[in-house]
Amino acid sequence: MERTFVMVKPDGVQRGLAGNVIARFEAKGFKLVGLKLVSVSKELAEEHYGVHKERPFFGSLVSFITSSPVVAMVWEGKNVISAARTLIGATNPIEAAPGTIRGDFGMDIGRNLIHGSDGADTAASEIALWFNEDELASWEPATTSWLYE
Ligand code: DAT
Ligand code: MG
Repeated sequence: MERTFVMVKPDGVQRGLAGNVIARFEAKGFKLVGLKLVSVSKELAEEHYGVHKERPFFGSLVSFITSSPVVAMVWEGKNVISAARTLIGATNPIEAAPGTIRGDFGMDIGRNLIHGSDGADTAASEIALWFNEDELASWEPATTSWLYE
């Protein structure tokens, strides 16, 4: 089973969409193992988006993500890293497919509601960046045998 880091960005929290995002991951069958509301520091934002440091939008990305709280989560399940990206949709919400979170709720690339790790290495480093080990729950959902053959 994989784990991935998912974050409802400030626009998603401000628009009251955090519950809808959580509901979609739950309904799909993924297991929630970490969840918290975070007022993001500039240091954490710059570390999280470090790969984009040289991009022209880096400054606005950091100021956006620090502008209002985010909901940080860790989800677990089969192929959850790529499956979460599929649920999330394309980076630009206006091009994202209907049925995806960005496709259903977003308009602008700078207000695309949600982040999901893009691979195994980033998932591991982002989970470690955002969560302490003791913030991640070890539990067995009662539904497991009804979700997995
Ligand atoms: P994703 O969030 O789909 O993984 P990414 O990692 O390429 O996309 O970029 C991180 C975030 O940076 C993205 O969610 C929104 C912002 N961003 C990306 N490309 C952008 C652009 N061309 N203009 C403005 N913001 C952009
Ligand atoms: Mg990315």
